[in-house]
Amino acid sequence: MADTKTSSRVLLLNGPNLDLLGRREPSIYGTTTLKDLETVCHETAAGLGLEVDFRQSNSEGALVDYIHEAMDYFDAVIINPAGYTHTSVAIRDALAALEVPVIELHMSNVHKREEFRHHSCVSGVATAIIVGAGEHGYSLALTHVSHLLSNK
Ligand code: DHK
Repeated sequence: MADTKTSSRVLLLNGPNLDLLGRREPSIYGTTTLKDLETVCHETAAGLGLEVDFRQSNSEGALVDYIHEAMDYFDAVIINPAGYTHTSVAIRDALAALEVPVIELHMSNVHKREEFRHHSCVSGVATAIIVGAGEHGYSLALTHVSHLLSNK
């Protein structure tokens, strides 16, 4: 009999300035580019039996629209909201509307940095938070999503 099981679908969102990874403050964010990260995420997801849709936007409204897509088309969301972490009620509200797991992800340890980065609008609606693991945080987030989805 044909295997009819489809892979779980993960929406992986990257916020403003993450398109500059590799060139942007490398002492904080490393030298890996967003394209490299996307490749690693696809490889990691494939190994976990997940499908990942990897996106980036510098626009708050675009990120909100992407999150709305998760209501019908995705089984989990991983989001690095970048600068919008600390300011965006709109992104928080969009994530709060979801019934699927939401992983909040930051490459740097925001708690070791400037005071304004210590507050997240998103944490209160996140299922889990991964902070300070650098680029490895992306693989950790996918692994945790796999764990959550296989245990539901
Ligand atoms: C990325 C950013 O662009 C910052 O605005 C956040 C986050 C931290 C990160 O560590 O990935 O404060």
